[in-house]
Amino acid sequence: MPTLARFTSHTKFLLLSSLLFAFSIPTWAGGINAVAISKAGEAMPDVVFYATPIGTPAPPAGKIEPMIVAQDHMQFTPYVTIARVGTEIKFPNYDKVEHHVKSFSPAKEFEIKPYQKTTPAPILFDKPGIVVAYCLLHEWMRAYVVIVDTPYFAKSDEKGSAALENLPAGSYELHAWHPDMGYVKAPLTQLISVNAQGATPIKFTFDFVPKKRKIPKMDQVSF
Ligand SMILES: [Cu+2]
Repeated sequence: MPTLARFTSHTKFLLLSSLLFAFSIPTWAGGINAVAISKAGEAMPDVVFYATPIGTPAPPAGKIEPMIVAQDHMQFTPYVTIARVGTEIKFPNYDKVEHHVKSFSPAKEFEIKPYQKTTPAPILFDKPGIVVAYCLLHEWMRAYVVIVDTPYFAKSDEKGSAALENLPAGSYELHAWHPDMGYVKAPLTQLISVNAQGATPIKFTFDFVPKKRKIPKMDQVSF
């Protein structure tokens, strides 16, 4: 009988849904707010925050979408990128002039010979670490790629603030890193606990004042 058949499958669906729901909420998940302050007490944008769980592995990455670091108006955009281990990044050139992208960083050495108006094959970032990409033709051009082995990361905004979301309850090492630290200096670290009580912003005070970023000399700009 069609009506009974429909009822039965609906009941099965409800049962299955209840089971899935029961197994999907064993831990509470919450967020962390972090803020970066310089030695002079000023907000620091472009600080990379990432949290690594203590005593439990980070969840697997699943499918990772490729990312883009463009050369646009004689700058790398974005200046700072955070990516999970296993991310492919494309370096398209949107300018009228050639760029020559090079990294000497141990976490990923690579070189993309001069090119323009094309998007070369993406670079696979397959281990954690800090990667500094230069343009060998324009000394002010620099991009930072921070490769992390955790899904919990965020970059600070103009107010120095960042929000890390959907962290399961537990203990974490929360790291904070700024481009002026390069790939040699270790990030600042605090032990934190994520729980249902909510969290006050976690403050990191760096022992330096960020250098002013170099901007293109106007006579060299021809994008
Ligand atoms: Cu260049």
